[in-house]
Order: sequence, then C-alpha cells, then structure tokens
Amino acid sequence: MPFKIYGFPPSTCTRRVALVCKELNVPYELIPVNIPKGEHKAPEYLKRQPFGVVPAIDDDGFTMFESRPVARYLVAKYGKGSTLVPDPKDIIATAKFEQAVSVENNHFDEPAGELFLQLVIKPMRGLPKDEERVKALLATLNSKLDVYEMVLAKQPYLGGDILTLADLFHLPWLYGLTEKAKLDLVTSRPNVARWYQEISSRPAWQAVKDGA
Ligand SMILES: N[C@@H](CCC(=O)N[C@@H](CS)C(=O)NCC(=O)O)C(=O)O
Repeated sequence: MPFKIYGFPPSTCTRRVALVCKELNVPYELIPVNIPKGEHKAPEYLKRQPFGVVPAIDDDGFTMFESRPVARYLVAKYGKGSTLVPDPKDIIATAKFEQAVSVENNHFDEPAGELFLQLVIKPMRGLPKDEERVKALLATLNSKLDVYEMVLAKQPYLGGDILTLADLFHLPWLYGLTEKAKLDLVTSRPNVARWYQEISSRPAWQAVKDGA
C-alpha cells in the first residue's frame, strides 16, 4: 500500500510532507482534501485529523498528523543512512538540530504564515489586507531573519554543518513569501540568500514547490 497523504496540494503543510517524501524517494498517493470546499472539517476527515487541518497520513494502516513529526517519522522509517535527522547518539548534533527545529516553529512559522495569509490568501479571496498588521509582521519577520543571517554567517545550515529537516521545514513559507508575495526577504542577507538558494534548488523541492 503506498504512503497516503491526505492534503490540499497547494497547502504549505501538505507540501512540507511531500517534500520529505521526495527527499527520501518514498512514493506517495495524494488524497485531496479541498480546503476551500471545507472538506477538512468534514466528519470523515476529522477522524484522521481532529483539529480539522491538513495534512494527515496513512502508512499501511498507521495514521498520524502534524507535518513536522510526520517528516521525522518518514526519516525514521524510510531514511536509512539519511542525515536529515542527526544520529541520536550524536548528542551535540541532536541538540543543535532540535534548537533549529524549535526556532523554525517558534520564531519563523507564525509571522511567515500570517504574512502569507495577508499578502496572498486574502487577496485571492477578494478580502482586503490589514496594512498595519502587514507592517508589524514584516518588522517581526525581518528581525528574525537578521538573526538567521548571523547564524548562517557562522555555519552553512541552521543545525550546523549538515542540511537537516530544520532547513527544509522553512521552504514552503519562504518560497511563498519570496515567489508569490514577492517580498525581498533574502537578497539583502547574503548568508540567508546562499542558504535559501541552495535548499530551494534541491530537486525534491522543485518537484513539489507548486503542488504536492
Ligand atoms: N501544525 C500543523 C498545521 C496544519 C495547518 O495549519 N494546515 C493548514 C494548511 S497549511 C490548514 O489546514 N488550514 C486550514 C484551516 O486552518 O482551516 C501541521 O504542520 O500539520
């Protein structure tokens, strides 16, 4: 039975899981859950993801949700020899990886996601954006990326010397904000630009960047 992703192909979290499948060469079947039609709130889907968001997965009867833990499950199960998650026996590499994963989740995801909502999703739905909120979010995100620039001036990747899931987790929002919202978040920061250029040109991301 193929690995099943229940998701909405353009959604960032669905693409985050699809990206890791591609990185690990895990074939997947995408079962569409149409967000604009409200299918993510349908009782059948809520049995898979009780919070009513996408994605959820089914791996030969094993079901789970939350894109980042799903990515880690994929590496644990299918990523023999993969360095996308450090060997847990390497305590320092693991600690630095966990730090980077936490930074993405706690400093980047929220302002990036809300900016995307304001600048791309609202206009797509014919809704006005909140200019004051956009200004505040941009200030927040820029201040976070200034810290990224300092980190990436000292090491090639957010977790250290090796590319990990912590880097890849950024791709859906960063791509959306630079390519769709046309925000200039990276070019003025040479190390962020070098890092983004490298991770976004990976074939796995190229394969799913516009839809899982
Ligand atoms: N932390 C969750 C977030 C899931 C999430 O917010 N998914 C969005 C799409 S990226 C969604 O389903 N939005 C629909 C809604 O909130 O109604 C994950 O990473 O899986």
